[in-house]
Amino acid sequence: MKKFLDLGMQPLANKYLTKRDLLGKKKEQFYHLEVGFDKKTKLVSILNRVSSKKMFDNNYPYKSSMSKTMNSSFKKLSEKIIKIFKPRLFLEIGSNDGSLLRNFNKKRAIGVEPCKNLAIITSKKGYKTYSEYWDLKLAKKIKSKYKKVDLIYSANTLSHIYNLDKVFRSITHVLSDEGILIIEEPSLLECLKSIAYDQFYNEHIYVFSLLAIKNLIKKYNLKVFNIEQLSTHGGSIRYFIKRISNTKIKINNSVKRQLNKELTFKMDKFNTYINFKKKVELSKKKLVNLFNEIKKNNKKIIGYGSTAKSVTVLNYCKITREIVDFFVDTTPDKTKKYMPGTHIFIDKYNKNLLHKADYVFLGAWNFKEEIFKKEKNFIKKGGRFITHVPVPRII
Ligand code: DWN
Repeated sequence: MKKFLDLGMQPLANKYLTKRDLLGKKKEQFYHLEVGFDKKTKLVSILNRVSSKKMFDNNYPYKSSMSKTMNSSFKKLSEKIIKIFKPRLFLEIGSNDGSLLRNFNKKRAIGVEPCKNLAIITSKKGYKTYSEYWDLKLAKKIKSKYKKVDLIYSANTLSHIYNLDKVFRSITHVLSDEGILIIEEPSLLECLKSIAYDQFYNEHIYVFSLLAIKNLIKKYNLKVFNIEQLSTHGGSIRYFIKRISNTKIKINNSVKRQLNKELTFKMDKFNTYINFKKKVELSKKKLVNLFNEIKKNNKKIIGYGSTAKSVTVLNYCKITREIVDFFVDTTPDKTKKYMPGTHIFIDKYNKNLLHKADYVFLGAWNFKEEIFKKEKNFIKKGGRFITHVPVPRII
């Protein structure tokens, strides 16, 4: 891995602090967030790893069901999977709080979710959920109980697992010969295009391109046969994968198209990443200037959506409590707590809180449409949003 980006010292993204934590003696943990590119595999990865156990414990706060956008994306996907692939058994790796699984028949869908607090929610909905890390031991356990799985799906999870060899070996152990693997992840191309450097934080060990996925899976005799572009999470790609031995499925043109796009953008060249780094540094300068200008005029700024992504932005740009008064968020396990590193307070979302501010920094910029729809009154009354993607500006 050759380093191209340094995002400074960062706290663990999803470790929101209580008042007690702030007053206590235990020091908040920071790590150096650096990002690198591997010329051979084309993989982009953070360079300093935090152990999975530290990141994904039994109090993991993020719930994918917190946004209408994700719920509707999962609903549409489940309908498509049932119609096209008709799986006898569907397995989701990283099932979070069951926001996708709940669209499937309880007898035909199982989940894997290491964070117990989330696995419990899904189990209570009636879906068998293994609260374990995805590995060969678990794949063997599942195989001995269900024989074979014909559809494995994983969204925003593989990028969180360091040992991808373990991941794919375990998948191929349990996937039927004609089985399908679907992976959904933020697109590196979109990340580079929109200078979304906040896709990098301790949990996002990788941000994938098709170039890298292709290289990764060929060792396991797997092949991408279709690509779908999604608008979720700032631009994601859904990779449809089959075994090479399954010749019944033809390769869709979308694969070649995506590959061409990535090569045209020179994503196989280190220099592209150096250019990205320069743009990130400029983005930081512009955002800091924008915040300073607003504060000079004694205006009030709050944050909307205390995302893992915004932890990277706030800490990299050194945006303090003097600049952003507080955040609002709908996630119960985040509210009445403090943002990692900057210790900005997170209040429980309520429409009226927005009216206390002149400007609202979009931490959850990836849900801009959903949020703008919800906050049309605030906008009508002259309230303004600030975003850093693709360039820092007021909207
Ligand atoms: O990969 C990951 C992605 C999928 O989710 C994880 N490592 C962690 C997490 O990252 P994130 O925190 O950057 O994700 P989101 O989905 O951008 O977070 C949105 C946040 O905004 C949530 O805390 C919920 C909140 N929200 C809100 O308060 N009101 C969201 C919407 C749409 C709203 O209307």
